[in-house]
Amino acid sequence: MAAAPPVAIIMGSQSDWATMRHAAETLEALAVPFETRIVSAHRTPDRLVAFATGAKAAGLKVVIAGAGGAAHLPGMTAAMTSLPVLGVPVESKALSGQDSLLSIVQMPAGIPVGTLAIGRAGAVNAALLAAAVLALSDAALAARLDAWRAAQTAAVAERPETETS
Ligand code: RP5
Repeated sequence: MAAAPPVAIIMGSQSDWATMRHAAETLEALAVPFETRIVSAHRTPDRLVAFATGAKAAGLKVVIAGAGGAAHLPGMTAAMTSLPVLGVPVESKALSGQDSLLSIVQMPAGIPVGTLAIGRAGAVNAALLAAAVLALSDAALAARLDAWRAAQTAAVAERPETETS
């Protein structure tokens, strides 16, 4: 069986992909291999157990887990693996993602989930954090991450464009 890529992006539903694709695109920009999976804590609990208990042995190094509403996926994943788990609160319709954020961030002491911002910003930053973790033992990736950040800095204009300028 082929070894897993270093990063898994898991999400509770197909509907989370609109947010989590930003994590995928960021990892692609950094040439970090990853896999994507739908793993619902509520609808596919057996799939969650199989994924989380096997993640380390499969060769994964970091898990990015996005979920919305009663967002148990990141916490339950962290409960079953000692790999770093980065949680992305997906913006929900009912409560604009505040439910997702609070249910991911308020982990009891002993089972950490690195919780990011709600929505796209959280997905992008989860990917950047995953890359930063991997870059600790990958000098080429560290250089790509530095270049990515330098390009972002270079893209910021000195002054705002206005309609009259
Ligand atoms: C959560 O329920 C998922 O992470 C998703 O954000 C939310 C809604 O899922 P769907 O009803 O759109 O499948 O488990």
